[in-house]
Amino acid sequence: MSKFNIEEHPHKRLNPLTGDWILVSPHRAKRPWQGQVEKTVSDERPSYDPTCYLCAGNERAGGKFNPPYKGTFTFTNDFSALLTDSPYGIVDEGNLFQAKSETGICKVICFSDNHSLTIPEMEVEDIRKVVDVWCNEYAELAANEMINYVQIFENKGAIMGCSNPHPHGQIWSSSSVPSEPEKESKTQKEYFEKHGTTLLGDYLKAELAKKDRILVENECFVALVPYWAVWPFETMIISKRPVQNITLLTDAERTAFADIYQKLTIKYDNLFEVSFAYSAGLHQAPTDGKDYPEWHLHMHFYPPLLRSASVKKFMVGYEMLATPQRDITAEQAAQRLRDLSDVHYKSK
Ligand code: H2U
Ligand code: ZN
Repeated sequence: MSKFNIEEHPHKRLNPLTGDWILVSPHRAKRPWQGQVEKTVSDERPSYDPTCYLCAGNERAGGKFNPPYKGTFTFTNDFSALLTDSPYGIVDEGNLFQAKSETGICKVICFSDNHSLTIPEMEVEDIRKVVDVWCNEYAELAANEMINYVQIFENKGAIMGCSNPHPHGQIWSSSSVPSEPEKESKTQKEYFEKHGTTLLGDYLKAELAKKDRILVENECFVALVPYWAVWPFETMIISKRPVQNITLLTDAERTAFADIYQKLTIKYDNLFEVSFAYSAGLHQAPTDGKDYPEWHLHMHFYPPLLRSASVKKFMVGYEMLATPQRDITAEQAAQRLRDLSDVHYKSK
């Protein structure tokens, strides 16, 4: 029997941030595809859409009107999943029936007044304004006694369930720490207690030495395909300096964050020459007032597309019932993204 080769043979990889394992099957990458082929929707849009509930001056679904804003605009979600004034309570009927009340604040952030743009089509100085909004919102929500975690995220593209093409993101903040950041909190704490350095700081150093999975690098940030990526073109942006949360970034780091967010998403759009869909979001320290030296700010990108503008990956079958699986390796995905132009295909 031949010697184990990670580029050819089925194997499992550990995600040290969650403790989960994923299955990689590189030998299947060449298998024929006869499944669903979706139509791609043309994404040419006007800079103002009178029917858009996020455009300046327009009426939202809840009946409120947006001001005639320029640049970014933030408002409390009209259909918030979490409420500030819901009553406190617990259900504790033994181990099998447990429930707890949860409170929180949900917000929507319009990234630009220009309806036709997306992050990869925006100027870095305008994306920087989005980063500033994230900083201010995180700080304001963190100062609220009730809020113990702030989740900043962006759903982009109809296939990710995004309800509107107007460039926007969301913030859901809550009284408890949700499951994913809770897992990452635990693993990062364990690592920090053992090594005295952050898990992602050490991971980033090793990745920068190897270079196999690095996509984009600037002075303060790196975008890479993580070793343990589940989605075919899953990526992460990691700050070079370990900071617990976005408010601790320097002025230069905030601009560098905007720069790498733009550069990574340009690569994404160039991959299939389509406005590339994803769910992306920041992970940072809880906001319960405690110190979290182990927490290292980062942003995850989970895009659904697999092999073309219209073929997406479904997390079904074995993946729903057993463990996530991928065919194309993280290294192959990184190579493809790295080789793409840094200039957006629409501006060529
Ligand atoms: P997406 O990021 O998935 O597109 O969601 C947009 C959010 O905007 C969604 O949470 C909110 C929805 O509740 N929304 C408003 O707050 N007001 C509106 O007029 C429509 C949508
Ligand atoms: Zn709009």
